[in-house]
Amino acid sequence: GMRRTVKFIKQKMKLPVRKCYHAAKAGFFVILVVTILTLFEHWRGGKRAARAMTSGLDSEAAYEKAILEDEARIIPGLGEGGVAAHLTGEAQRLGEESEKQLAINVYLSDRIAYNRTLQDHRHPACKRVVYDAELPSASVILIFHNEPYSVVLRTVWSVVNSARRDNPWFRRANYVERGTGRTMTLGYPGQDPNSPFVYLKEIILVDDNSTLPELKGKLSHYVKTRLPPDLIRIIRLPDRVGLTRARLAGARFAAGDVLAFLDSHCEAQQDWLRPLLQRTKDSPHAVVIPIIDVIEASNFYYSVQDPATFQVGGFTFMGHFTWIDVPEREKKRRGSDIAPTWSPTMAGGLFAINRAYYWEIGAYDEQMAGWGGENLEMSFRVWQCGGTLETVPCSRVGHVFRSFHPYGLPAHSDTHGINTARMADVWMDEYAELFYLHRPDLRESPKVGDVTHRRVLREKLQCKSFQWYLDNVYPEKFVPVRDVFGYGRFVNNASGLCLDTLQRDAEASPLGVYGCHKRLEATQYLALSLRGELRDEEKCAEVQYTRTKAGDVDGDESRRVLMVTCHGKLHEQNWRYLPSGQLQHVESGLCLRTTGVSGSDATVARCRSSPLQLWTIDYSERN
Ligand code: UD2
Ligand code: MN
Repeated sequence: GMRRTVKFIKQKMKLPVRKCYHAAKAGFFVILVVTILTLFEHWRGGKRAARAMTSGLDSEAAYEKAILEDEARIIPGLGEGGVAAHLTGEAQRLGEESEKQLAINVYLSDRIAYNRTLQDHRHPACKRVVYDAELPSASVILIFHNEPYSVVLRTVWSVVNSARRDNPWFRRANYVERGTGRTMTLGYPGQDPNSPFVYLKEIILVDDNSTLPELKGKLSHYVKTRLPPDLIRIIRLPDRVGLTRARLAGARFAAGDVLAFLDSHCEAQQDWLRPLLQRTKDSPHAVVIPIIDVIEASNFYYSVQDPATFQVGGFTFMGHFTWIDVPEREKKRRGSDIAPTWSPTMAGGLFAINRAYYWEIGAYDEQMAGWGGENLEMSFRVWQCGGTLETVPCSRVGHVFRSFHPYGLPAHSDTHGINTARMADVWMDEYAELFYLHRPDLRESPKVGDVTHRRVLREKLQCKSFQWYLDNVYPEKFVPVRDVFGYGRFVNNASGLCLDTLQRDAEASPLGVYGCHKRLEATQYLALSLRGELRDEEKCAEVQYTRTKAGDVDGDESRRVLMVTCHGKLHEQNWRYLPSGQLQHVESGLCLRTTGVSGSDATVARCRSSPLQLWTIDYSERN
């Protein structure tokens, strides 16, 4: 063998035979050493694997121990029924500390039973609703990044418990089949008849690459040992992808007929799922939302005022979700307090949708990172492309609203702004301008990225215009370029200064004047509405004054003008633009004026012919 090898090498390398011989010898030696080393590594590897196995057992035992310790901390009865929970002394202080850091009183949460019950806050009429015996099945998808462990588990438990077959409200709903007289049990087609769950196919936990250790092995161990088998899956994402893509990952994995999304700090009320499933069955293009109740971050109080009143979703052109009262026209259309109620937008975190329809209607814009924007994107898309967004009042889920994001977002990312710009570019047509007025820096910015594929989707689905949406879905929305007599900057004739909200965001902060911006900018973008309000998008100028006994406006003193949320009833929010160029407050008869000092508050005073009381509006029927 050796000789043949030498010959071969010699031929190939054209070297003298002796050198070749040495080369070959060296070669064999190297191979020998490598072989020995490999065998040694293999042996060591085996040892390591064996060690890993025992330490795996060790860590399971450690998780078990830790969980037992957690369970020992729980104070029986604390927060039961959804009442406010309180601790005292040092515990109270630690709780407040944790809330400062995490926006939720996590210290307290750790001491409230993970499966606490909630008082039934549903409208009484909900208990008399008869649902179909066979409903679509649901995949409940919970996404999280570094959410508090006990809060996540409480969310999971509430979903599990609300879908148990042995719940009294399900038992009542079993029915006797007409004709055969057989007693039928509830369930979805193809479900194992012995399954303890009705309609709940699975719960999918999507871990958006959390870094908190307790959300890893310990959470998995808890799920494996404490929660029903084969019901809960955990998807671990290898990278932090943000909430939009985390939900997409969960949706790709889901097998239920309906996808139901929740944030990971929720508590579902009893029987929350059936009303949603029934509605998606009756109307497959309905995207349905439970009433979102407030769970207080400081004491876990599940607060409900009046089960018959709830709000639906609105928006601002800045791209923020807002809550609005159910419009009168909608109260009439829906017929009853518990009937599905059209909502112009949704908050985004809690909703259910037919799974096939979710994909058909374009799922999500997967280029949205971090937090924000996906909720309005989906809202506008659903309405413009032929679906509906509906709040289903018999379904209620509590959500812990936090005052800040406890988790870090990618640095300098401004994902809300960028995502909203993507949304505006695809869905808002010319009204996108009203968003860019607030964010001129994002206009045509490369940060926003390419939206062609979403425009193609809009084309393919033959979706309607944003104008159609405003006119038909949300006619109450104040549109600064539509429902106005004049809009733009209000320039004072004497000083050349402009009316300006001075970036004072608080309720009832005074309106002021400031040097006019060359370009229209949000703080100087005011309107005189057709109904007679002097306003920006949400707030109306209002004058507080008193009358003398004689009915006169009290004194000649100048008064400040405050920006207060528009109530639509005019009264102290009513203004008219006189032919002279004066802006007169109708109730008091006083006129808007400035002292001509930049940054000072605007005031009202007796109307007199002074250029300090004369205003020119950028765009008005008079110009
Ligand atoms: C609201 C929505 C939220 C989402 C957001 C806009 C409700 C009640 N909440 O804000 O669902 O639509 O508006 O984007 O409607 N998360 C991740 N990865 C991240 C960041 C967050 O998985 O990078 C998770 C987070 O753990 C939580 C969920 O996404 O479970 C929503 O986040 P949030 O609770 O901070 O959002 P919220 O309620 O302020
Ligand atoms: Mn949330």
